[in-house]
Amino acid sequence: MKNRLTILAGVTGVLLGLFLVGTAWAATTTVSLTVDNKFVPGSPTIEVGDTVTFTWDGGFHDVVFADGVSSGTPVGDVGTTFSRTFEATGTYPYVCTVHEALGMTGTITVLVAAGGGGAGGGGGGGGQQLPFTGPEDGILPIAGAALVVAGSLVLLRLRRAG
Ligand SMILES: [Cu+2]
Repeated sequence: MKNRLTILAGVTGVLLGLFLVGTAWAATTTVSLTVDNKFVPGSPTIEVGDTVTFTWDGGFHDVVFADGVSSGTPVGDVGTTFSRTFEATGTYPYVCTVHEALGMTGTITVLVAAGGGGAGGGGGGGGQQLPFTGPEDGILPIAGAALVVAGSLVLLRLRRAG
């Protein structure tokens, strides 16, 4: 059946597009909990879908986010890790409850996924300043979005034709 094949193509396009938009370029950032009671780096900027792994390099610490997510009881074992994946944009303040008064605090800033940069050479442009991302970022998510649209159009046309 020709129609069935077209439906398959449309669905595949939509799914592939969603995949590109949603899950590409998940990265992991490491934050060290140091023996001198600091988070290093304390306030990294990441993208949606990225993971931050806290690593105990020395000292007796915990990681407690303002929204309640936490590493649990403070521990002093070097090599302990605690990871959190961020699925929404925003700022996520956190502290070590043991050393909060000493300034052992930080904030994770989660931005919209901008993509990994690539071969594309984009348009030229305005005097926009992008401190964290290069001008080529975002091409793959756009390609993903285009696939979603294209796949949807195929399905829509099928429905109209049928
Ligand atoms: Cu601490």
